[in-house]
Amino acid sequence: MELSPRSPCQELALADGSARYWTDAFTTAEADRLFIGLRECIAWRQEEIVIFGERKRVPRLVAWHGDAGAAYTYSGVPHEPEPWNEALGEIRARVEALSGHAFNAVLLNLYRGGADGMGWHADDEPELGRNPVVASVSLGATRRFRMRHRRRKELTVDLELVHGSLLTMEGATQHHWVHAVPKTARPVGERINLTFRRIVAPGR
Ligand SMILES: O=C(O)CCC(=O)C(=O)O
Ligand SMILES: [Mn+2]
Repeated sequence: MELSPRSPCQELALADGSARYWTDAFTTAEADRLFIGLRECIAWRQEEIVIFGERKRVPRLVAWHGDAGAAYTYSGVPHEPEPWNEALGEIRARVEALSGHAFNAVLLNLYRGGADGMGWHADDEPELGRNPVVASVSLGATRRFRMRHRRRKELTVDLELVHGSLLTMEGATQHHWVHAVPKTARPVGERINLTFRRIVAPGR
């Protein structure tokens, strides 16, 4: 695979963690093609969660792909992975080459517009083990990604995650920081986000 010199990354100075951001992990032509392919070929699902006894639709569509057995529980729901496909394999190869880390599963989110988002959370599920590396690829509309230190709430990082970008969160980041993709009243188009993960323990 051609690893182009156009992919320098920016180190984010985080207290108690580390993150790297590549704005150009994929060329615009690659990102356009991958967005269209995933939009059409992934079996996007509407998840529901129960909050205070009330069933609620999660404000985005999701899919879970990975190696057989890489089961993952999020939003209280266990997910057996769908297999890798060609587009996902291509994206994973690039993510592994740039980040230097290996992944065995990916969570996909489709944000249909500004009314879709993701609340404050950390990717700290037990099946990810200690100090997990999470690698996040963004395709489609630019959305704001916010990070906030759990204890030192004045420590925040805001990033505009652009089409074809890669963000990794590493080290103790998931222990000390939470992150979110806020809903927005601004008109925004569709966005696909892929977070590559390494499941190290079977889901419960
Ligand atoms: O959409 C994003 O940029 C973040 C997604 C995320 O945090 C997650 O899937 O856990
Ligand atoms: Mn997350």
